[in-house]
Amino acid sequence: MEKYVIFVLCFIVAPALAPPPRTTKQYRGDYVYNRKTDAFYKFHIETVRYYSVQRLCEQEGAQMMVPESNYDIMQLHSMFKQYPDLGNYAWVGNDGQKHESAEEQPIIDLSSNTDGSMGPYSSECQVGTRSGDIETTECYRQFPFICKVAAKDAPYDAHCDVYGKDYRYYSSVRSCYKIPRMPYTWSQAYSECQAEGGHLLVINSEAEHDAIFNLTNTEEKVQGSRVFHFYWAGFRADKPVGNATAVFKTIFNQTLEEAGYAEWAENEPNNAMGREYCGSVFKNDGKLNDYDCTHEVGFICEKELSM
Ligand SMILES: *[C@@H]1O[C@H](CO)[C@@H](O)[C@H](O)[C@H]1NC(C)=O
Ligand SMILES: *[C@@H]1O[C@H](CO)[C@@H](O)[C@H](O)[C@H]1NC(C)=O
Ligand SMILES: *[C@@H]1O[C@H](CO)[C@@H](O)[C@H](O)[C@H]1NC(C)=O
Ligand SMILES: [Ca+2]
Ligand SMILES: [Ca+2]
Repeated sequence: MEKYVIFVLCFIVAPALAPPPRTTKQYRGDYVYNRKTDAFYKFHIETVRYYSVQRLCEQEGAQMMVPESNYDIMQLHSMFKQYPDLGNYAWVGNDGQKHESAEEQPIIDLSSNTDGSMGPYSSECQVGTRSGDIETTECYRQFPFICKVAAKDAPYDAHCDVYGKDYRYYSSVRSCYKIPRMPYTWSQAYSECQAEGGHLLVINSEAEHDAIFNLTNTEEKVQGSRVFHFYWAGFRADKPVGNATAVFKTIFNQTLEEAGYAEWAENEPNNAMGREYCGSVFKNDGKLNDYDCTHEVGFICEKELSM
């Protein structure tokens, strides 16, 4: 009888929450689903050293792809095809098997000492090749890489309806927020929030300003950020023509006044060096600042509760 009651309750509650990736086969907008492996994949075209790969994949709720089956290799091969201009290699995780060394050698070979022993740069990292092989090469080289997450492991926050972990819900504003652990340029930050199903923070009220002040003052700082005293937010301006003043608008094409919060910090926007056209919020008072869009700093993603 008890079991029956629980079953009925689940049945009633379930439709209120969007189902997770293991059911929907939907994940972040920048991941593709493979039915054969029941997993999601992303080909990162930016080139990095091997040691950065796992951290970057984990940031997206995934892992560095370890080629486990021919389906993984076929996936790799088909993703390579979409980028004909890219080189021939992408980092993959160690599958524990012996592989040939990639034949294309770097211009300066740092891989062995004069006595023939392995130097500090071992050649034990694995790459997937454009033609669908797995080879080994020096770990210090920079290549694109592939992240993978099994559908059953893909993170989904049902309350906030986002494909990510660590969102914090503020009931005062009925919104969820997250400060990802990576510093990004404004455009990268915009895409990252979007990929998780949210958007770069837009402050719409004094109450939301208070929530953001609380958030930025209770989260750890983002390692590697160029500065720690502000975070990207979802507003920017086009570089004005002539001596017109820049008009800042939110990512939803509203002026700050229309959005509901337009308090600039003291002496801001100052357009320092004539290059500050992207929006950020200060940690010390939660007020607004303009900053150079190309710098890599922490950022805040937001997702409003839909109901
Ligand atoms: C943030 O909010 C929490 C929970 O209401 C509170 O305990 C904490 O003191 C606040 N911190 C700041 C810096 O406002
Ligand atoms: C700057 O603005 C003034 C009037 O506001 C205008 O007369 C002048 O031509 C402008 N200068 C430039 C370089 O656009
Ligand atoms: C943004 O808003 C302005 C004026 O409110 C309008 O003219 C413009 O077409 C809008 N742009 C977009 C991309 O919606
Ligand atoms: Ca908001
Ligand atoms: Ca500024």
